[in-house]
Order: sequence, then structure tokens, then C-alpha cells
Amino acid sequence: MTIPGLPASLEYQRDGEIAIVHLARVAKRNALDDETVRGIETLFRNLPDDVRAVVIAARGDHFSAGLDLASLTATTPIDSLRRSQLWYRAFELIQFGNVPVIAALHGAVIGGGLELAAAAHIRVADATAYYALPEAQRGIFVGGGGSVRISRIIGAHRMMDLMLTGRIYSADEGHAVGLSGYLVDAGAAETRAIELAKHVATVPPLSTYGILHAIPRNAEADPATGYVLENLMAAMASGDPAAQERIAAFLAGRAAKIK
Ligand code: 1HE
Repeated sequence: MTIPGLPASLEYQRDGEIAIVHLARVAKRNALDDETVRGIETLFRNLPDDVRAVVIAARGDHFSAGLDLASLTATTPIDSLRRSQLWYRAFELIQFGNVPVIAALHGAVIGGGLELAAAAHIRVADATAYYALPEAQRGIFVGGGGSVRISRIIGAHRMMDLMLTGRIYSADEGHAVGLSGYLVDAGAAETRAIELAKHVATVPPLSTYGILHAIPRNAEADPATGYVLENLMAAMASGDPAAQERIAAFLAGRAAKIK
């Protein structure tokens, strides 16, 4: 089972209900060139309906060295605007698609690589992961949605510090500021991400929809609008047969307790 049109820099596999995608441009440390980002767009636009969760991981020693800087030689402002629009399209498909996406991080998670990871819903990092936003050190700026997503995850003040000073966060520091939700031993991120993906794939579709679409929007919405959206979402989900079955199972003592 494959998805037509994927570049060699993206490997796509299925494991039951989940899909596993590897960045596979190891010789360039998984630097994201236009072909790879177009491939991410193609993949998430054409994800089969029976995929219930996706893991994004990477081959080699690093998750991603960020934007392929070779694409910036002899570039014009309009080329850069269009490139960013491509990244926005591709990463919006990750963030606002219909399936949870889990990023498995190790080694360098730099620049555009961190912007890609920030579009995922859950991030699992191993002890080798480190994070940096060296754009400003190179005289450029984030262009893959990072100023929107990363600033919301770690706070604008931390993002400004990362960009102005070029500092590097270790795996522990990144974990402390929320860049990873899970921190595991070296080499264990992908396995843990796959376990999590198999678990989140069991969440019924209406609850998943609410989590992926209502939560991030309500975090930005005025409270009154947020309550209405939540109210509608809750009513939709609780009337769903999947919810009715699970609630009946709990009341009959057939479902797991939360402890
Ligand atoms: C690259 C890139 C790249 C490696 N674009 N070619 N990102 C950066 O500023 C990070 C730049 N990369 C690095 O700091 C290092 O490569 C790493 C720490 C990630 C890895 O170091 P190392 O010693 O394992 O590998 P290397 O020898 O530096 O790189 C191997 C090859 O990959 C080499 O090419 P080669 O032809 O000489 O073998 C490197 O040139 C190449 N390579 N990283 C192009 N990024 C949407 S806007 C987002 C803006 C950004 O992302 S800015 C951040 C850019």
C-alpha cells in the first residue's frame, strides 16, 4: 500500500490502522527541500480513510536540519513567499486533518524541522533530541508557521530568546518547556510514538474530531464562542453510538477504570 507521488525523501508504511512516515534524506540530515514538503502535502491530502493515526519519524541520526538552505541561494522574496505558502498548506493538513499525528524526535530538531514537529498533536522525544531556531543567525526568519505554532507551545518570550541568541535546548530543556510531551531513552522515541498512535487510534472519530478541531480553535476563541462550540461538540459526541456503547460498558463494569 503506497500513496502515489511521494518523493524518495519520504517513506510511507502501514501498520494496521496507523501510518508511519519517515523523513529519509539522511545524507542531508533530512533537510526539507521543496520536493519533501510537497510530498508531505501529497501524503496528508491523500491519506487513506482507514488510517486512524500517523507517526512522523526520521531515518539517520537527526529528525531534521530544517529548511534545505540550498533552496535559498538566488531566491527572490516572491519565491520565499510561495515556499512558505507551500509549508503552510502542508503543515495545516497535518494539524487540521482528521487523524492524530505523533512526531518521534531524535537528534537535531532544527528550524523548519521544529516547525514540522510543532504541527503534530503529540511529540515524543528521545534523550538525543535537541532544538534550535538558527534562522536569525543565518539572517532569515521562520517561514513554516513557527512564529504561530512554536510561540504558542513555548511562549513568545522563549521563542524570541531562541531566535535572538541562537541558543540550543537540550532534550530535557525542550521537555520542560513543552516541546515534547514524552521524553524517552535514546533510540526509543519511534517505538513509543507507535504505541501511542495505536492507542489514540482507538478514540472514536467524533471525539477525535472535537480534540483536533475544537480544542485548538477554542484556545484562540473568545470564551462565549468557545462554550457554544464545546457545547455542540459535546452533544454530538455523547449522542454517538460509539459513546453510548462505551458508557454502557462502564456502567456494566466491563470498561477499564481510570487509575
Ligand atoms: C544541509 C542542511 C540544511 C545539513 N540545508 N543542507 N538549518 C540549519 O541552519 C542547520 C544546518 N545544519 C547543521 O547545523 C548540521 O548539518 C547538523 C547539526 C544538522 C548535522 O551536523 P552533521 O555534522 O551531522 O552533518 P553535516 O556534515 O553538517 O551535513 C551533512 C550534509 O547535509 C552536508 O552536505 P554535504 O553535501 O557537504 O555532505 C550539509 O551541507 C547538509 N546539510 N543541514 C542544506 N539545513 C521554512 S523556513 C525554516 C528556516 C530554517 O529551517 S533555518 C535552519 C536551517
